[in-house]
Amino acid sequence: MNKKLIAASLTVVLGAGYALNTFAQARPDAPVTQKVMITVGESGKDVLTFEPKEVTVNSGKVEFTLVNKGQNNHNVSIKLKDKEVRLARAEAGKSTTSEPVELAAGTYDIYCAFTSGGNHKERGMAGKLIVK
Ligand SMILES: [Cu+2]
Repeated sequence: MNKKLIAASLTVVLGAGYALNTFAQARPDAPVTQKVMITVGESGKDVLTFEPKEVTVNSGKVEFTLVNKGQNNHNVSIKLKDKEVRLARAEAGKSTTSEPVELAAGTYDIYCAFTSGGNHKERGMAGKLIVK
């Protein structure tokens, strides 16, 4: 290997290292929307399902995908302080993704807010969202 070739190789290696380093440093600052998937459905006449029962995310932007495997329409709602926010609604057999919502640290109730045929939340269509 002559000196010119060694110098050229070094430049490539250093250049790649610099690019990787820049990439690694840029990532934590980039806005990241976390994705949470909730699957709901019916199990028998009176039992409604909501999975997972507990989800943990970091504070920041979160979008929710509601996968409805049931025979009825359902939604996923969140209780923010005293306000109930409906995130996504999905017709029977369909999926919907919410707009990202900004969430601060805390533990939140997430549930289906529909009451057709009886309160869905009370019948099991509920879970906890832990935001760290
Ligand atoms: Cu429901």
